[in-house]
Amino acid sequence: MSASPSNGVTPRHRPASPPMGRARYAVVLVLVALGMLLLGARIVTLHVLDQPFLQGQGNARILRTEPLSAHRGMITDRHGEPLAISTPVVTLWANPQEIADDRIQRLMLAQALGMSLDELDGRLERYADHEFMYLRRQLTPAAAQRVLDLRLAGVYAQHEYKRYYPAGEVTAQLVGVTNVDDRGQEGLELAYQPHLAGTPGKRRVVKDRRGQLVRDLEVLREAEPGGELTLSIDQRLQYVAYRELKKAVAEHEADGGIVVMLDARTGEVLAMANQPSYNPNNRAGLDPQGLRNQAIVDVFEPGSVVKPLAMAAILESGEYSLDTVIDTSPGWMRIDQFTIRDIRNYGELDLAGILEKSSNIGMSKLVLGLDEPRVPELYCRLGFGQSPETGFPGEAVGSLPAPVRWSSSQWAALSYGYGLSVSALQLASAYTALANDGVRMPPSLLKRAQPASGVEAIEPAVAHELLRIMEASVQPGTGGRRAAVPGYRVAGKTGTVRKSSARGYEKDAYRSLFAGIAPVSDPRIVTVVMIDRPRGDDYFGGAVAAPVFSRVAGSALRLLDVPPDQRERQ
Ligand code: 59J
Repeated sequence: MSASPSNGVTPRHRPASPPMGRARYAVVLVLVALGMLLLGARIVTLHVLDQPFLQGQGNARILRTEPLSAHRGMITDRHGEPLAISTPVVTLWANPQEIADDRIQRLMLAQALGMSLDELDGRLERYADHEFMYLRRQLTPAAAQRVLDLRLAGVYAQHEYKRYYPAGEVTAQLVGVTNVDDRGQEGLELAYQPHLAGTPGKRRVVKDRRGQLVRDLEVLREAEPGGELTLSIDQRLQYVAYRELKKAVAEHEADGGIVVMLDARTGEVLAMANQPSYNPNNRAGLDPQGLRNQAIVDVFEPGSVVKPLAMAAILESGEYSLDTVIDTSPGWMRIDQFTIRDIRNYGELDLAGILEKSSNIGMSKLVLGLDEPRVPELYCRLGFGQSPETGFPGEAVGSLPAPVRWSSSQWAALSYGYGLSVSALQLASAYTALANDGVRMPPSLLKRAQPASGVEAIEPAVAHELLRIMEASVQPGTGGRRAAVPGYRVAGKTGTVRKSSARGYEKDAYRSLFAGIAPVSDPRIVTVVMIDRPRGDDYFGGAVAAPVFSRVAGSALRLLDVPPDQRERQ
């Protein structure tokens, strides 16, 4: 109860306010009313109009969306053997602000991470101003769990996938590699990045004010796993090719080498080995040269291994037959201002003899007797100077001079393999025309779902004739004899090519080559072997590359269950 006047009498009236006081009262009243109005308006804007924004701001401090890693698709060989697999790993990171400054705790953490206390302290110091630093990337889930079991404040886990390459250095340049963020960097990992990668998902999580994960709320979008990739490679043949190549490169102290094996009927790449190589599972201290898939991205002058192809063009002209005899004596000849030579004076040779002795003069005389540029035209149909279109990053096109106003010497040089450049893959693909009734099969690095359509490049009858005379080049007593495969008929050609540099052809640097087809009665594989700069006493293709062909082709034919087409010799 408010106090009332003790006399119980209510004053009848207040003393009248002076006129000025009344005006002031009105002003105050208006101001108060205005203030209340403003407050009301603010309440309305905060609670009604700005509500979603403010609520969002508040939630952002506890509700976050985080990426969900997508599983990268597996890469396998043609039979499903894994060549690249993604395994779950855990990356541990820390918020240095939250890591306790406690020696015992830090020692436990360092030990669980497999680092010294000094190292851990040093890194925490360096990142002292940050709220994020990696502790260890890509641990196995078990190893990461040992750290997380310590339940230390400020230590967090992030779930990812890591690429593992079971075949290691054997398929390294073809398969390629991803980087630590799981993106393709080289080879098919790079070429098929969008297909393999998939799409990361999103999840909503609740975190407390310090960023600690409180709980998983919901998956907003599931991660979409990447697609698989099935290569044309047969891992068994790949291993043999790699092993034999590595052995030969070491034995001849060579700079490197290549083996490419194609399925003669489909053009699929069954094996593609490179030296030098590298271990894609451990990229520390690797030689960048090892990254190159030389079989696809590097070109070289093919030299004599293209002679059978040039010979096909020569036979197609109809100007010569297999009985034609060419006098190659005295072992050298002048064309324009150039002297070309054979390694010896072979005298009179028929066409098979020209291939078997690898006579540059024989080839030149034959091709100079033609009135059309048949050799370069055939090279063009065989894919030289054109992209093989495998989709491999950095795929080489090579060079083939356009047939305009040529000199006779250039014309002649092309017929024995100089003045053009090809990749080992292009060379092998061209040879499929000889193996496949004249139809060249374009190469494929992926297993074909349906048969490819080839390009008719050589008359079938001419292709058959060539297969026969190339078989003569690997018989006992020939330069190619070491390419022979017990039990199987083989056709092929050796090559020994002087390497060229800016200063011209080098005196003592060679490439040793062999290109071959087997079995002759029903060809299944085409194989090209190239050994780069052998340093031993042997450097001829017949001595260095042919034995590699023999071992690789022999193993492949047996692994592919190809029936032998020749009785064993004694
Ligand atoms: C050769 C060349 C270089 C380029 C010559 C190899 C030419 C030529 C200019 C001398 C070694 C050597 C355009 S030889 O591959 O003829 O494989 O078993 O490099 O001829 O004109 O001391 N191959 N090789 N020629 N150039 N220019 C033979 C032949 C070939 C053999 C042996 C011995 C050459 C039988 C190479 C083999 O078929």
